[in-house]
Amino acid sequence: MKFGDVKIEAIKGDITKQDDIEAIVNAANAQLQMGGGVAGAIHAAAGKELAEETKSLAPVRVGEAVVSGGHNLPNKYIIHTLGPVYGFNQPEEEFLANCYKNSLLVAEETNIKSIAFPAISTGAFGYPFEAATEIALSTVRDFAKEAKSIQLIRFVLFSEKDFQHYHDRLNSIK
Ligand code: AR6
Repeated sequence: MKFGDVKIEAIKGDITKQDDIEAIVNAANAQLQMGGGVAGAIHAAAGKELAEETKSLAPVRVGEAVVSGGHNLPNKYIIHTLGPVYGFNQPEEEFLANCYKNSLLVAEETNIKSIAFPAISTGAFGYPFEAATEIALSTVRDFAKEAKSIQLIRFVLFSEKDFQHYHDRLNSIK
């Protein structure tokens, strides 16, 4: 889908394998250390220098985003954002929207042209997938209208079912 000059797309895949993307987003923990899920995969692929670098950027607050180098990943940058724990960090809709908004703001400050997001908070943090999808898509769509450097926003979904849901919703948003 095109919003203004920005292409928004969804694919099924692994966030650590986005070779053609300048910045990938990490569904991080507050300490910006390894953890499981996306954070585990990103730290494993980037190498231990990533945890060294992010030490000085931590802790991050819920909804905040910070940028680091990509180290051994194919991406120049990693943008780390801390999603809300569903049912605990409230209002969770606002916190989750802030994750997407602040990641995009950091990307624009860094003059990044392409960015890939995982489905933040929908794993260990328990956010219901459908509700999280609506927030992700509407926040990114609104941002795309005023984007400056960003030309491509990609959602990378881990399962076929999650991808299908994004695909269907992306085709219906205006
Ligand atoms: N590529 C793309 N998506 C993935 C990948 C991958 N390699 N691995 C998992 N997903 P999660 P959260 C999907 O738990 O809910 C960590 O331990 C997954 O299916 O990574 O924000 C951190 O240290 C799910 O839909 O992130 C934090 O403590 C989505 O990515 C905490 O978990 C997010 O799952 C963050 O929890």
